[in-house]
Amino acid sequence: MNNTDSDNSREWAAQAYALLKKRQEEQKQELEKQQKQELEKQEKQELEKQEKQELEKQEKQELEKQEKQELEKQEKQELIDIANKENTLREPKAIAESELGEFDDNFTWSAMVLAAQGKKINQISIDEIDWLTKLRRGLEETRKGFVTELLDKLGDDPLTPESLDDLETLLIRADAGIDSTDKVINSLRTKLNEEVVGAEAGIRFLKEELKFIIDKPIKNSGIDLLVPQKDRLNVWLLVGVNGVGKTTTLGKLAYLSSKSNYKTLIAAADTFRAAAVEQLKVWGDRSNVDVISNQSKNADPAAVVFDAINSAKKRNVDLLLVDTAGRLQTKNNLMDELAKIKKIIDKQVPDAIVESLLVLDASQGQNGLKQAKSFAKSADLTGAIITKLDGTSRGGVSLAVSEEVNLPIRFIGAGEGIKDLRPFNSYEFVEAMLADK
Ligand SMILES: Nc1nc2c(ncn2[C@@H]2O[C@H](COP(=O)(O)OP(=O)(O)OP(=O)(O)O)[C@@H](O)[C@H]2O)c(=O)[nH]1
Ligand SMILES: [Mg+2]
Repeated sequence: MNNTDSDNSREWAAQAYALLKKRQEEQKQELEKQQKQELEKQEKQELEKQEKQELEKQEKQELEKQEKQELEKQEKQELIDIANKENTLREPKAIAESELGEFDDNFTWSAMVLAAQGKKINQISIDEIDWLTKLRRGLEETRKGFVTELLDKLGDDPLTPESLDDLETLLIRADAGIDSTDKVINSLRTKLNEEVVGAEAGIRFLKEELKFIIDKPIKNSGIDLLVPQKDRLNVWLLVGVNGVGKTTTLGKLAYLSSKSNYKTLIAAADTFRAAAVEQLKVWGDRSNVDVISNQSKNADPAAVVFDAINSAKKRNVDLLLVDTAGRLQTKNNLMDELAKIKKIIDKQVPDAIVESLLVLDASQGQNGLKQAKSFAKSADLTGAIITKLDGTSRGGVSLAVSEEVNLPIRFIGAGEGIKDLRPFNSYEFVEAMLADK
């Protein structure tokens, strides 16, 4: 964001706030109207029912025969309904639209980030504002003593070779990794040799460099935004070591997917943790997505995937989300288990689009990076999901994942709620990581 645009953007944010407030009022009124209509409808139905009962009483003898026939017809219809239900999927539950918060610095910053990406005032939603607020807050620890410290040190002075050393330390401290730090510092050094770079311009250049690093694997993959492809079965495997947030992330993805009208199904292929299936069912229930599982002890994860694929085919599912174990009860290697699951998928649905997404806990920093490297070697990964960006000082690890493991980051999670996961957007991420407050 350019600072000279700040005043205009603030004005833009105020207009956006007013519009959202108006929209929320209208929605409330609409809801009240609907509730009133619903009540009236129910009263009317009740009245009709009573009248009908009265009539039935009078014509009881005559109707007895007909009622019997009707009952038989109903039973038949119920059977058809059950059969139909097996073949269709449930509508996603409506999860309450968030309440509009205060018109404060959080709102203004979030609105400015949206405006800078070309969003129109009437296109923004409270959920988007809430998410950006959460992201910026989440990355607070990462950027603490980053931009603020750098700007404080520099004052209004231009960048010097010494300030580059400071910046280098700050990037390493945020777990951005040696490779990406070197890259950024070298680019800045070259620029410094060519021209005088003021503090603000330095930050702007830094943002561009970081964005470039993060965007590279995304561009290389040829897919800017990962979404299920229509008319094909998409299978997304969530893999990673224990406790990084695979199951939680899967729950949030199920919500995003069903809300976006993709027919979604969950396969509970983590058969190690006894509570894993229950945990998934809770998530599935929240977004009305069914969970295919096998409760028997030591069930084979690949067999669960086999069942889930059959179900997915029957139900015409768009996206099958597969939860996998972070630990196994046998001596089998996690990678072998994943390979077995993949083999089943290839055999059952050769034309499926398979994504193997490595889930990484940002708070594990360089440790997480090590995991990523060892998984990447043998698990044929296609992307990464970074979780727990809320409240960690190691958000920079996202850069290391892009630069050193060459994985496109597809989603990021910043919280334990169902809405706390969004498709990854490098612009928003870098703006949040280097926000100046
Ligand atoms: N703060 C925060 N907590 C998270 C986030 N994602 C997951 N968690 C928490 O991390 C813990 C572990 O999450 P799970 O989803 O069970 O992790 P898992 O990878 O499935 O774990 P295993 O099945 O044991 O391998 C839970 O307490 C989650 O609520 C996040 O983005 N932010
Ligand atoms: Mg799990």
